[in-house]
Amino acid sequence: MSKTALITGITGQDGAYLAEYLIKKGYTVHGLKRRSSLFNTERIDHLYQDPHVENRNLILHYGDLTDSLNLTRVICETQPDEIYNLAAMSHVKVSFDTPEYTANADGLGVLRILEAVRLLGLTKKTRIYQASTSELYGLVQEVPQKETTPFYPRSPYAVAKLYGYWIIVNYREAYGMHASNGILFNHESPLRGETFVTRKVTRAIARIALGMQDKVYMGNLSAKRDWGHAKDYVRAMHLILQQDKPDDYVIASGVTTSIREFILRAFREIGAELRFQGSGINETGLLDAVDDKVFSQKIGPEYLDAFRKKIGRELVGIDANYFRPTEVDLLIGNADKARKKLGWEPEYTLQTLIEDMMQSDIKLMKKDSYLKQGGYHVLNYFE
Ligand code: NAP
Ligand code: G4F
Repeated sequence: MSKTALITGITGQDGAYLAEYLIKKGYTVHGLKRRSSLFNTERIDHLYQDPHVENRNLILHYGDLTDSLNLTRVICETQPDEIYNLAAMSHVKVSFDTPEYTANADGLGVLRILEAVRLLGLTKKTRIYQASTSELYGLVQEVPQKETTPFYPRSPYAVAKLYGYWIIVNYREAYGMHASNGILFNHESPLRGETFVTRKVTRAIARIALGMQDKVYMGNLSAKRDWGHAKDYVRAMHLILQQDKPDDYVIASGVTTSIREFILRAFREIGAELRFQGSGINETGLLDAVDDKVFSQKIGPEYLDAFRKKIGRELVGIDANYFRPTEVDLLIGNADKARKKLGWEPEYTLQTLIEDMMQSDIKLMKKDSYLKQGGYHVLNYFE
């Protein structure tokens, strides 16, 4: 018998990879998507099936985590074996601008799902995965962070997710529900939203190399993150719900890297050597040298002369608007429990993640439409 899963946040990075993964495993996947004035299904268009096709394995429903009636109806109609609650206002910096909405969606949204499952009498049937986050550790109390490390959230986003974490634990203990938290450290991919730091960097480097952009402005380069590949992390979500007993797991690579180092390595991927100088908001990244062979291979010989002219110029600058009122300076996770109990192992390293993202953004930016229009998506100045 094939299983039925409901994924909230199916149009996001993780939702797209998870939907693909579960469909390959034979699941029927239902996804909750928000109504939008523009198409917002780009990440899952390759999985989309026309509603007139019989026995579809991907079915989308309009919905929102702030709408209890809608969530209850969708869960009632789909009777899922597994719910993956991935929907969230997921941008930490934006949560300082929209704290009430973030609390409603990311905090109370979790409660709405738990209550719907309970009220519909599905507590024994439906297993629930909650997308918890390493942001819970915030001002870290222990290095590296593991399941028992005390939380110290540092943003409205993290505080909302803290409520989500504990309400999952509470419903598990109070009603015996199969509800689990995946405490996932940062995970990235070519599908990562363009305003998160890794994607912002790989996208900007591709554009700078192709002569579409002169410079990229960044925030705090000294923060350190534990980055993995989203493909590896959605496998862990599925494994968590296949366990006999619900539990909470840290999913992380165990390696931490500064934003500055990530930028240097991503530039190196196209044969460009950057040099940082200065400090604070006066820090800049200058192009120091170019490996002609690597650049020609990765970008194309026709772009080499123009790129070489940038040697000595500033390609990275700092804009104080990208700093956060309270920062999470260091994240590094210990995923021993997941390794032992779930048998989870990541396949990607930071290096192969960077290669994947750079390759994808170079290809994307080389598309005619991007070159002609100079890229259709203008980054929000404040994100
Ligand atoms: P993402 O790309 O930003 O996707 C978020 C998804 O949630 C999108 O589908 C979005 O819809 C949807 N959404 C937002 N607000 C909603 C609402 N009120 N009602 C219904 N849907 C809503 O995020 P992601 O990187 O895939 O992350 C997935 C989840 O894991 C999130 O909960 C995030 O907080 C958490 N998390 C992520 C990481 C990471 O490093 N990626 C690490 C730890 C935890 P639209 O497409 O319409 O915007
Ligand atoms: O890529 P980020 O925006 O991710 P952040 O804040 O770590 O949050 C992500 O990971 C969390 C898991 O730990 C998730 F829960 C959350 O949903 C999201 O997916 O920023 C990473 C770091 C920060 O320290 C930030 O200050 O990069 C720094 N940074 C420096 N310059 C920048 C920039 N971040 C962004 N977005 N843009 C910049 O220009």
